[in-house]
Amino acid sequence: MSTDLLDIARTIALQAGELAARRRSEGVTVAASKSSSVDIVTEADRETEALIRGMLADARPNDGFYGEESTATAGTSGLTWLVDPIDGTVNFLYGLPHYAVSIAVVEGDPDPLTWTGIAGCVVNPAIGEVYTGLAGEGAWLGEKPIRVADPVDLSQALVGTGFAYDSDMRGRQGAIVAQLLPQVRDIRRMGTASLDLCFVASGRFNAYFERTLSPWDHAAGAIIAREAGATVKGLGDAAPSRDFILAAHPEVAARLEPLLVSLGV
Ligand code: LIP
Repeated sequence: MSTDLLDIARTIALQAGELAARRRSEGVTVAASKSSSVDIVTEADRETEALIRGMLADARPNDGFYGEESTATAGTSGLTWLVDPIDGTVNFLYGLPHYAVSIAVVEGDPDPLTWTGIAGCVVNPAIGEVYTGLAGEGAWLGEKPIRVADPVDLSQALVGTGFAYDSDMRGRQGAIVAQLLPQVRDIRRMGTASLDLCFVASGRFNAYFERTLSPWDHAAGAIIAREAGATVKGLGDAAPSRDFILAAHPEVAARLEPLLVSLGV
């Protein structure tokens, strides 16, 4: 059953990716702004989510749906799909080839503090990369199994992070990154949380952390990173959530978290 769920996620994410890439090449229209003037949704975000939602309803009519751009619906099967049709919408708007379709299926409600991740797929249609993860079975980039990078000292760590759409929060996040920068190899702000988590899973980053993410931003990437050997957590014993997410090799996470806490994350 789980493999079937992963196949459904991959098939739909690939088709959705094709649509998003086509709309990108035709020109992008901003439909509205959301939590702030820089938190925008494009027509393509909405159209891509509608495509994904329709295909999931056909394939899995009894499952719940929780997507970024439409109203959530509960299911009767005990499973819920977490969907970000275009993660990295600002990159998509500016034509930066670094955005993704992110689809995950979890057992339970769409609450990262209680759900159990089953399968996840993250597709970057701009460069044709497909990340998948299946609970208990592993993680892949295309057909190739992936693993987190071997642990390094923080001074050698390449760390990914991101900033909120709220300018006050961005100011606080920026101040923390300014203090962190001299203590790590370097920082990367790529603009797409789902791919940031996949970069930890494939060893392209040594660590990634962020605050204020929505469940659909991290659901699939967290499954993929965990299956690649990463610790994916919140602060202390908490699960990853809007409050905080950290993903890294367990030894790197154990070094980075106390440093971030000391910097006031
Ligand atoms: C984005 C995340 C990114 C974060 C942005 C935004 P969106 O998601 O992928 O990591 O820094 O603030 O939340 O809005 O493009 O789906």
